[in-house]
Amino acid sequence: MSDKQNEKEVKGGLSRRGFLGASAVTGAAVAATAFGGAVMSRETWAAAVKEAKNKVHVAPGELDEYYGFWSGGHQGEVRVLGIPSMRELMRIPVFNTDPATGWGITNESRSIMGEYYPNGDCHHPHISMTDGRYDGKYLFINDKANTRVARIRLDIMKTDKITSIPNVQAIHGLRLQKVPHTKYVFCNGEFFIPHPNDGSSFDLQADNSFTCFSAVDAETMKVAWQVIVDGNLDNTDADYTGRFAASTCYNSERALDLGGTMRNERDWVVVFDVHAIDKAIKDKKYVMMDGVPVVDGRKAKNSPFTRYIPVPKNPHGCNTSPDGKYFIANGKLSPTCTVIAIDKLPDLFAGKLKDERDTVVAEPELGLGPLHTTFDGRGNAYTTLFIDSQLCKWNIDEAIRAYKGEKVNYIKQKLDVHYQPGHNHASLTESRDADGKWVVVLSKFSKDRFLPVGPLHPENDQLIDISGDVMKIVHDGPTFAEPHDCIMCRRDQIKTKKIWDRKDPFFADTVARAKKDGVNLETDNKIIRDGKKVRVYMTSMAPSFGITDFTVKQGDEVTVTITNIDQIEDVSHGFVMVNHGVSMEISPQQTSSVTFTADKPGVFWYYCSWFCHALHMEMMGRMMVEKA
Ligand code: RUQ
Ligand code: CUA
Ligand code: CA
Repeated sequence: MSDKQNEKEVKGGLSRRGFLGASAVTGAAVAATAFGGAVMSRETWAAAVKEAKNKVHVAPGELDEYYGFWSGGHQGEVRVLGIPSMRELMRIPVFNTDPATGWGITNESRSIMGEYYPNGDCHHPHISMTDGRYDGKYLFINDKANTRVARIRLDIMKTDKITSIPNVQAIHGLRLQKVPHTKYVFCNGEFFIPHPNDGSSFDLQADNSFTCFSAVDAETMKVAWQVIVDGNLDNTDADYTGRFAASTCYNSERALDLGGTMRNERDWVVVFDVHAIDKAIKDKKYVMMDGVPVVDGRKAKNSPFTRYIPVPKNPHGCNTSPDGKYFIANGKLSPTCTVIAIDKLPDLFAGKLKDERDTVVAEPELGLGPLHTTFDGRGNAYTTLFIDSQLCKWNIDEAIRAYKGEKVNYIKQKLDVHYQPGHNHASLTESRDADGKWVVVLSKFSKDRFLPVGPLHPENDQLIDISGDVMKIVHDGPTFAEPHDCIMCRRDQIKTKKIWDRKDPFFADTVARAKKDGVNLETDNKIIRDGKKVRVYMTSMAPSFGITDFTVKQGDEVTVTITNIDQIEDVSHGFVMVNHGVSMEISPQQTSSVTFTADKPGVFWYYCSWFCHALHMEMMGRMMVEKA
């Protein structure tokens, strides 16, 4: 179907389910019902289906054009997808426990995780940048549930740092400094709490109750500084000069109840002057709180660090346009998006504007429940409308002209999506390279889109072709709870290792321990007894472990350290100790270790859990536990 035809049908007002049926459903038989007997001939329908199928079809053996990184929501992991096929390539455990890789079980992962929680709630995955372009080095993600920020190394696709953020509760919005490079990870504390939060005060309206905007140093992963704010913070983004970051606040009311949070007609976009904050930190003009330098950015304190721009009502998403010109706040309870001109912000901070609202250059009315906006690099914005279940494409320049009073229709298309969309994300949209090829809409409800699987439904992540004038849904992607957000980059922007480097810092502590024990990990198979502690060092090479039996005493604390000396790509081994809750991955040239108590007397088999060889089943050994 040509874009012209498609457009005609869009304007012709097809039924909601009908229009999306056009792209997603295969088989001409469905056509008649899907379109409710409207506009499309059987031939046009067949052509549309074919075109859509061709676009997303990545033939067996061919590679996708883009990497997609999906957050796992309250499931706690990050998932790696290929786009446009939407094939899941890998899962990266982050805040969760993962038996396949031993994340949360091995010593290496537990030392990265710090204080152990069995859960996490990650929303916002973002790739590190240099000069406003993805550099493929790291991916950062928040944990709302336990107030943490994690970093994933993209060369090995493993989490390598997790930082707990003090002085706040629930890190929600997270974005990265884009320019000159990702020095800071900006993260929003959502809920305000008393300080100190030690049970001495429960008065959340008091002056000592607040939340903070935090900057985490992307290399050290230490909190560089925090800014006390009024109200709370929701989402955030940074600009292309390196000076500003902006966050939405839905609770300017400082309310504790639902009704209260909706009292004000306008809440805020809080703008942070990163340079001014950096300078105050350098000049030692801060207070220390829980080891972090903190400055006060509250409204009433007339702070040099912040400005509060009133925007309607309970705003949610905050998105920087890839031309670097605008912060866009998504109205949620207002049908509008607010467009803030970043080049007016220096004047706002310098006190040269009469009103904070003088930075607003457009406030287009888009539809019900605007949540997030993404961009195609051609001047168009795409906003999800949660309540309308639509994706609204609009032109930013035209919205600005309309705001000045010109009669122009800035809305280009509204596309039904299925259903209740939250985030959306266009290819390369957070960088200067926004290329306007694909947008993913992450819908919270899937209702009738898939085979039913009981009361708990999957989410539905729809892939939409935005390369032409008209948006077309080309794929429905059911996902498990709950990819709040995703990010897509070109495949050449990520360079991964095929096998581990023996010097990798990921297992450096384990290597240091082995050295202390006089063990050469690549050659030695040794058992070291140290009172009630037993350290078993072995190699693995398909299809055998370097040690096939060892004996310990009931109650011993056993540490098994395995080095996979295979050098062949893809030959990963595993280690499972039966009836002990022990499981881990050992990929080529990797060292992994796990510590457990041998608390039951008897014989226990261990085996390799990653299929590595024709004799994989035979890759096994035994632990004898002598009765105490
Ligand atoms: S937020 S559905 Cu957690 Cu990113 Cu908007
Ligand atoms: Cu080693 Cu399976
Ligand atoms: Ca509010």
